[in-house]
Amino acid sequence: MQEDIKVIKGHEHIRYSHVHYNHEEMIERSTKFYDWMETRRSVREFSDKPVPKEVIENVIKSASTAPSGAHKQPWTFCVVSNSEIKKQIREAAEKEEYESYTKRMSEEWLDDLKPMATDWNKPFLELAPYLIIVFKRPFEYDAEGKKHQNYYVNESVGLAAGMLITAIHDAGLVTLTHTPSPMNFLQKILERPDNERPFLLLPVGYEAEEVYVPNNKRKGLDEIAVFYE
Ligand code: IYR
Repeated sequence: MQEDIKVIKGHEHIRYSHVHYNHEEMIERSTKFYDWMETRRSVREFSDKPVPKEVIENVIKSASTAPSGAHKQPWTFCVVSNSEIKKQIREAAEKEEYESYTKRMSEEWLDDLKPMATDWNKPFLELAPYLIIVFKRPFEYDAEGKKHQNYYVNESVGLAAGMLITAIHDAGLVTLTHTPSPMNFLQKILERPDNERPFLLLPVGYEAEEVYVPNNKRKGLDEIAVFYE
């Protein structure tokens, strides 16, 4: 098929049109999508049941469709299925988490976390078949070794992470946004270059049998949206 191309301000553009639905179809689709998203929960107990690598590749490709500042796509997704590396990550994360839970976190923070029943133990870091570690890339090196800053890096990588979580949910798998703090150990263990910084760690897999999640309630539309009509 011949692409419809137009040069705008000296740069090639391709003709684009999105699918259209009538109002009724749109309402039905958006309601169904919301009902589906409403079933997503952060899960902290995983099964070691294997997941096809192709699913992981697909969810990462979906995440990378996110918009980004100047289309720099300032992210790298590291996928760990190697048990030895998972073990190293768990040991390093638990060491930091132990320090955080026993020394670094404020009373108010620990109080706020009580409903989640979390602690420094992170067995999911070894149990889940895959760990996806999202790195942000604040800058790039060109072929001459010169640094070039990326733009809106946190926003861009946050958007990609949200889309990754959505794709994981859609595939019928569960995840957790884990942010061990500080998490520089991930850079060392995974031997990442100095233009990458760990952003988020997501264990991906099936939930454990008979898993319970916090009975968290979501804010209602009237609490999160303001309409100016
Ligand atoms: N990083 C710790 C603590 C933690 C912090 C927040 I904010 C949470 O919503 C959940 C946990 C941990 O992963 O346990």
